[in-house]
Amino acid sequence: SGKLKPLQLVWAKSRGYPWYPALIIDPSIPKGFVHNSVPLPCPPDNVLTLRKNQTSDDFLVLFFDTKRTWQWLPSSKLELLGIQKSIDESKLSESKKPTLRKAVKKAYEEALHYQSQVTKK
Ligand code: OCS
Repeated sequence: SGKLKPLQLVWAKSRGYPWYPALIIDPSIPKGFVHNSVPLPCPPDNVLTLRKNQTSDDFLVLFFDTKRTWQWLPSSKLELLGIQKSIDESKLSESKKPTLRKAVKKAYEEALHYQSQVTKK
């Protein structure tokens, strides 16, 4: 699944949901850490505590959904976003429900916007 590393945008597959835009976050970043003048989202303590019960090498992701959901997911549930057009297009059209498809599209745009803020010099 390519190079998965902190601040990489990904498509993430959460159980019961379509593939959805998310951001890989380094769980050890200090609170209030700023990257290229953009404050990085900091995982709440309960999300970090949750991790302690798991043994696999999961990644911490922050979904670009309206609730900004945090989740731990294995690399098998993650794919790079914004790298390969065919992957993005298939994920964008995965859901048959128009409402859900629109939500995925909106999240995708927010993800790309976030990235443009973080990477601009
Ligand atoms: N809200 C979902 C994630 S998403 C969850 O709780 O896992 O809707 O962004 O796929």
